[in-house]
Amino acid sequence: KPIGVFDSGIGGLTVAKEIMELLPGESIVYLGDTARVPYGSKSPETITRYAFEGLNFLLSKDVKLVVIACNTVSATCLKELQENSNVPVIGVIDPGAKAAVRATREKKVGVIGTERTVKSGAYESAIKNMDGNIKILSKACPLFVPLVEEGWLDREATYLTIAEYLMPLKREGIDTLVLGCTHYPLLKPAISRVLGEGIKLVDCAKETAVVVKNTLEDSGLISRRIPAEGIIHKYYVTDNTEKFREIGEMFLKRKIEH
Ligand code: DGN
Repeated sequence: KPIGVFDSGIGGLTVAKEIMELLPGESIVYLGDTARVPYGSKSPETITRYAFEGLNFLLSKDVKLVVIACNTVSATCLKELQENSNVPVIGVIDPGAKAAVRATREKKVGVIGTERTVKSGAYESAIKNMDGNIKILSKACPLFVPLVEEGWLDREATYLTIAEYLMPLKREGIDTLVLGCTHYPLLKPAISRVLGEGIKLVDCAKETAVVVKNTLEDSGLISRRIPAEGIIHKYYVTDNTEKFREIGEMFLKRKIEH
């Protein structure tokens, strides 16, 4: 059975990419709600309704586990989704929060994401639950998503935008920064260049892939042999397959065939 991956659009492909690299023997069904992206500025009620539609679609494809790759959805309604699914549902917040707690030495962590993710306080509560002494500084960076989707990963405008959003966090003394949005791993080189070497970047996509692997192993659901039909990576979108393919290949760093 495949792993299901849900996102509000293209961004979740960063999570799919990490799963493919860590678990090359697993098939994946991806669903991107490209017709209704962005979720980041919508209300919790709307995001929850859309997320249930996504979850039910993936369950109808007979997946063995669902990854909610979208930070906005994970921050808004992960628990409800978990309670209403007969397969394990994994979000991106807890894996990212755990990695941040491990990484910080000064106990000062920055968290960046969409407006909804930051407003939800989901990373704060997850981090504080693990270590109440950590100080957290959060910042919504809504301009990062369009910059990434435009492919502006190495442009002056991008460096200026990063500096505008993130230099205040650096001045406050953070030593760790959680990239709390699917798109941000693509900005890692640019963010490191602006902030300098001293700040560790937590890539929630990578951390989530590790949790997926552990969960499959612990529950005995990991694929032990290649199925007769081979490994299949299948992509569904709710709108505009052309743009999805074009930008998606940049996120995935491989071809989108199905
Ligand atoms: N996938 C969303 C997230 O990780 O928060 C970003 C895109 C969006 O919905 N704005």
